[in-house]
This record gives sequence, structure tokens and C-alpha cells, in this order.
Amino acid sequence: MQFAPPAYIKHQALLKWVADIAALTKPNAIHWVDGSAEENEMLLAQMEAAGTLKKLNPAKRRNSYAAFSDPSDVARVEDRTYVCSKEKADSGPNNNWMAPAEMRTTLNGLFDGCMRGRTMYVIPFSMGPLGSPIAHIGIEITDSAYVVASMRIMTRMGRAVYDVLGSDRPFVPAVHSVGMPLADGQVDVAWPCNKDTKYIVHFPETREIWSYGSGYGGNALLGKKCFALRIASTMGRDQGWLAEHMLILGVENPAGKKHYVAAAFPSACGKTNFAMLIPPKTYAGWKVTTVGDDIAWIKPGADGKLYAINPENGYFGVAPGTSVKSNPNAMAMLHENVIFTNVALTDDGDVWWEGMSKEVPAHLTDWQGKDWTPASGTKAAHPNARFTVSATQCPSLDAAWDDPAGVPISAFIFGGRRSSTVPLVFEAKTWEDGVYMAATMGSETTAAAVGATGQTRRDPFAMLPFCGYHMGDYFQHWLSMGEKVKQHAPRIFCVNWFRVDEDGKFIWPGFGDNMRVLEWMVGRVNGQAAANETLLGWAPNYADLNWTDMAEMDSALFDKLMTLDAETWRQELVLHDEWLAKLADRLPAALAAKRARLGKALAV
Ligand code: O2Y
Ligand code: MN
Repeated sequence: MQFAPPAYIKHQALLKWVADIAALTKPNAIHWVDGSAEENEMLLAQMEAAGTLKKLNPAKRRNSYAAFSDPSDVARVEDRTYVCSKEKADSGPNNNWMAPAEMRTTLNGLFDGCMRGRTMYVIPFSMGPLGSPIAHIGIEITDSAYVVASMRIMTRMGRAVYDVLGSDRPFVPAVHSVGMPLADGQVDVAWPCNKDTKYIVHFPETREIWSYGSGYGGNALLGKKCFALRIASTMGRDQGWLAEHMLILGVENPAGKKHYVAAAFPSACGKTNFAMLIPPKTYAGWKVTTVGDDIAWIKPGADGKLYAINPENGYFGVAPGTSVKSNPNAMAMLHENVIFTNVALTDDGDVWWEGMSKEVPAHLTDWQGKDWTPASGTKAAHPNARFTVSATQCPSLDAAWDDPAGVPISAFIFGGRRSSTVPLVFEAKTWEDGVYMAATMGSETTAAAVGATGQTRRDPFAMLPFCGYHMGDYFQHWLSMGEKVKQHAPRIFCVNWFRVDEDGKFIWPGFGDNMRVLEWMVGRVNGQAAANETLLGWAPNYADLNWTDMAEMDSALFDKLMTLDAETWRQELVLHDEWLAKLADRLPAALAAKRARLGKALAV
């Protein structure tokens, strides 16, 4: 460990920035992270000795660990997340805002001496394949070894990044502290954090990230939501590209024709499951492959088409609910080299979470270290428990997932969790129509989410918590991107896997059967699948989907999935109006016009 930087770093602005942050935060040492296997092993051993990580039984999960967070630090903190643009109006009603100067004063106070007694790690990372024209570079400074080990899985991290950076290329500076300095002789805790004070701050104009007080996921792994979505969305607006909360998957038919689609679903709507879908038996010869499960960076290529990369290098997936039924590919990638966080432990040193198996173990140690039995009446794993694993361990990984050129996108899919109102699937007739549907999409809140159960929370493009600027400007940016790519614009589809019957039971089985909907979409792209014109766009008739081995889905049941009730949609439009009124100062005219057309069609 050394204060002096390694000689291979030639970037003077970077060196000055690190020196400035060290002068502010006053760490005991600076560790310039190189990303090597030896370094990783050293950090894992150090965290095991400190009690931050528990090594799992290698016979069950080779080279894998479990971490347990402080109970006050278990998820992203939206109410503590800020976008501090120069002008309040630019951050929009979708973000918390504070004047940049005021926020800088607050942060300077918090970060002054916040790394005392700790090591400051300097992590070079690339979001996207190293050197890709779609990728961008970040440097995260952190005082958490857990963050270093996680960033090594979640990003392309290490010394090679400095070669791409050279002496003067741009990078996004990201400073993170757990916000718990150690006084002389003070013994550390297993999961340091600041129970009282948390700030996740973005300065969009200067492309900076400052995160204080949390060691968890999206608050601390700053390449993910902070850089790849909030900061990158502003970069995309300024530079003419898209940073989206989207999975990317490939669909290949038995003749070898392949399409890539990017799909946006709000958090906790099964994105990882969809990204790793295994088609039903009747789809022999079809392949679904995974490029990414959470974020897509999409830029126009020289041929005018949109090309996407997954800027991440791994998956930070929700463990509860993941099983061999819901996601066999995910289960297969979790056998080795995994960091689990807030899962339960079995007596033989393995992990367990709710929904992993039908049989519930008779005894576990829960995520808070307490004895647990099925009679405990509590969750053994935290509902937001996570696995962190390298993409290369995913059995369905797409051959082009690491291609610096990205993959061409044929279609965008937008989905929410709606028990009624929105049909299983439809295709927007135009790019503008699709942007309107994505701008007004919503999800019903579940018990796990904030807010009252059953309320529809608008989550446009699944970007509400992640758009780094005014949502109205974001809609305009999407409209402009459509104009830019013109005839190459991908088709836009909307889906709703969550419609329920009179008894409140899901009508659509989901999981692998979503392949039937995907096949129809690909057929639409190829000009081969038929559709019926509806209020919302093109929708399949019963006969337009493949029902082999799914006898239970008769045309009456399908009609229930596809019902578009005029009165329900009149009420839905009232809710659209309430939502769009919040963005009225910057709502693109094209979207207001689309709302008016829908109203006319429904005679409201
Ligand atoms: O709670 C967290 O810190 C993680 S949130 C997250 C993680 C992976 C993928 N998506 C999300 C999300 O909230 O959309
Ligand atoms: Mn997400």
C-alpha cells in the first residue's frame, strides 16, 4: 500500500483529483487498485478476517462469500438521492435537487476526514468493453473493500483502464465513503455505514458522483445506477445517444436469423428472468441469449441503426424468487465465484432465500445472524438480498455480449405490472405512439415497494428513479432520437405479464412462455406476423401466437389477457393527465397531441 501513485498512471488531472480527495478525506493509506487476481484474493481474505465476508462451504459454492449489511443499509435510498444541476428546473420534478454550491458545502463537511483510520481505494473501471466507442470510463474512490471486490465483478476494472485513459481522456469521477471514520484504536464493524446520514449526489454538468453513508448496491457501486443511468442519461442527451434501464437479449430462430431486443421494466418486475429466458420445449432450435440484464447504452452506428452494449460486466440480481423454475440460467451461474449479500445461511454453509426451493430448510441462520425456523414468522433472507456474479458465468451469455461495436437493436419492449387495463402485448403504430406509451407506463406497487399496495405508480421508460434530468426533456430526447434514426428506428412494443383473473390469479404463466410473445414480436419485425388494429396499436389475434403445448390458453382466456375496455381506458387517460400535468412545463407537443388523439378516439 502506498500514497504515491504507480508510474503507469499518466493522467495528471486524475492524479490531482485523487490527491485532492485524499487531502479532504484523510485516509490512512491509498491503495491504487490494479484488478489482479492476487489483489482480489488479498482483499477477500482481509474482509473474511474482519467479519465482513463469510466464506461459504466450498463443496457447495466454490470461492463464494456471504456479506450481511447493517439493517439500516439494505437498498437504494431514493429520498436521499439528488441531481444537483445548476438550474433546479433542469433536474425536473422527477429528482431531488439542491443548489450545487449548497450541496458542495454539505459534502465538504461530510467528507472532511471521513476516511480517517481507513484505506482509500482508487478503482479504475470501464462501463462497456475497454476501448469501445460506446463505452465510457470512471474512477471510483471508495473506503470500502467490499465495493472494490464488487466493482471487480460488475465492471471491467483494473490497470488496463489507464491505457485507454492515456494522459488526457475524460473520466467520470465518483467518490464514495461509508461515512464512518475510525478514531485511533477504534475497532471496525463488519458493515460500516452511517446510520443517520446518507447522500447519493450527482452533478450532471460536471459529470461527478458523490456518495456518502451507505455501503449497499446502487448507493455504493457507483458505476451502476449513478454513472450508467443518471450521469450517462445526461451525457446521452448532450451527445445524441441513450442510456437506458433495459435488459438486452438475442432471439435466434431455427434458421439462424437473429434479432436483438432491449426491454425496460421497472425494478422488481423480473428483468433478470426475462433476460435469461429458456424457451418452452416446443421452441426446439430457437435460442434466447443474454447481453445484459439491467442497463443498455445505445448509440447510432455508421449505418444509421441503433447499436447497444451492456455497460456492465456482471449481475447484481435479486436473490429471493430466483429458482430453477423462475430462472434456471441464473441458478446455474451461482455455483462459484459469487458474493451474496443478505441471504440466509444453511447449517452446511450454503445459501438459501425465499422462493429458492419448495422445501424450506428446517433451520437457517437468517440475514441478521439469528437462528431461523419456518415457525419464526420472518423472512430468512432480506427481500432485497442480492447475488453479485460475473456475466461470463451465465450459461445463456450472448456471443456478442463483449463486442465493442455493440449489437443492433430491432425492437424496444416496455412493460409494467398492471393487474388490468394493459393488454398482454401490442405494437405501437409509430415511434411517437411508442414514446407516449412508454412515457405513461406504470406499475402497481407491491408490498415490497414504497407506497400503498395496488396504486399505479407511473414509471416512464422504467427510468423514474434513474433519469438524471427533467423527464419532459427526456421524452423529447427520445422523440429526437427517433427522428435521427428515421427508417432504422426499432419497433416499439408494450407488454403486461401481470394481468389477473376474477380471483386475483395471474392469467399469463410468464417465464419461458414469454417466448410466445417474443416470437410474435420478431415476426412483426420480419413482416411475417399478423396483427389487428386496436386503440393502442397493432395487437395479435388468438391465432397469431403459437399455442403448441399450451392447451389451457383458449381463445376466451386470451381475450381476457388482451381486453381493451373503453371505459377503463377513459379512466386510465385521467391518470395519464394527472401524471403528464406534473411535467407540463417541458412536455413535448407531440405527446400532448397523442393524448388528444387517444381522447378523441375514446370520445373524452
Ligand atoms: O437496492 C439496490 O441497491 C439495488 S437496486 C438494483 C440492482 C440491480 C438492478 N436493478 C436495480 C433497480 O433498482 O432497478
Ligand atoms: Mn434495475
